[in-house]
Amino acid sequence: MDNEGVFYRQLPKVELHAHLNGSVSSQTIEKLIRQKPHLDIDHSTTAIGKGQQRTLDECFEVFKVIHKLVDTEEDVLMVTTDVIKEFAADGVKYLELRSTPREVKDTGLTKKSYIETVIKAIQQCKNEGVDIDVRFLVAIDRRNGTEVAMETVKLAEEFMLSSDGLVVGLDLSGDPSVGHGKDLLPALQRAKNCGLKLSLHLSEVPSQLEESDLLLNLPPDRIGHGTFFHPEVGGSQSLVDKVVKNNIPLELCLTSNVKGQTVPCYVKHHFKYWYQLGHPSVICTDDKGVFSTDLSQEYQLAASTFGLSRKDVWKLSQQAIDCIFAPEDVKQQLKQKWNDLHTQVFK
Ligand code: 6MZ
Repeated sequence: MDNEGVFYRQLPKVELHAHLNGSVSSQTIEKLIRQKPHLDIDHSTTAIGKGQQRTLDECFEVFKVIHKLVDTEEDVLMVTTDVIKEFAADGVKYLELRSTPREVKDTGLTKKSYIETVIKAIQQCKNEGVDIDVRFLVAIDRRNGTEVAMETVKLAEEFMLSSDGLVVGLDLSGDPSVGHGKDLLPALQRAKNCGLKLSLHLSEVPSQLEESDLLLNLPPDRIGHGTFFHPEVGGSQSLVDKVVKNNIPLELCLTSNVKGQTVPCYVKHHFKYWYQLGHPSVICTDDKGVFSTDLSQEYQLAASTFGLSRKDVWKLSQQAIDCIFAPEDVKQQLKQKWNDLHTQVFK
């Protein structure tokens, strides 16, 4: 690894937007494929390599393939453990993983055991002393509609109370071209009222101004992507104003947006717009496995594309601490950690 690479790896980082099954590395996929030869899955269908692009629709096909490979409690335990250790090895000190609880009748996996298993993996990593604080956001897949959304919120609520602070919030994700946010509003409102933090994918694709406007009224605690909020890309000033007024941090994923073709090229990424405004913007990976990236690479990419100095990059990673969903004492511990690591990173 060159000097630059070492700096970005050593930089302590916060990852706030990572979908579990999208984060499964090629090594772990390899293990799953070996365990399930009967599925006859070709490795090239589970990731989008360097320089390759897909439409967002095609990306959602990739998740379906990975879901076929991850269909038992043992699989969920293995992928969660591997993903956590990979983030830790990449210098991530605080990670919020998100995942959609899934039921698989054939293997006995239930939504509840799915969440329990993710929590078990987090606890096991903690017990092994892996140097990373991991929390979990239960995800609603928007295509599943009102009832499933409400059922998911109830599960999340239950685990928020019983997981020793590991379940901190709720994510709304899934194929943005399917379903409408208004159907999910009662579930999201309930989640908010019971103390779950909300991170919502908003305006990941164009023409969702009405939905974004509606959901911004909640308001969410963080926003995933928000690619089409600003007027230059067909959004509106009033949406931008709402985000700014409520100071809602954005989770921004450069490689994901360019590979999924919702953003035409890196220099046109909306990171620039929000960063110039001085708005809290957190660099994230989205799906490090599917998009063949890691958080160090994403920071390096942001820096080289937008001309950020090492000092700017440090500030960016440090400011992400204020956007986490874990409570204040965890923020203080992380800030201390950043202070302790500063000399080593800038030596
Ligand atoms: C929206 C996405 C996404 O939940 O099975 N997901 N939702 N936009 C994206 N941009 C690329 N990337 C991933 O992880 C996979 C699921 O995360 C959501 C989708 O619902 C996908 O099925 P889990 O761990």
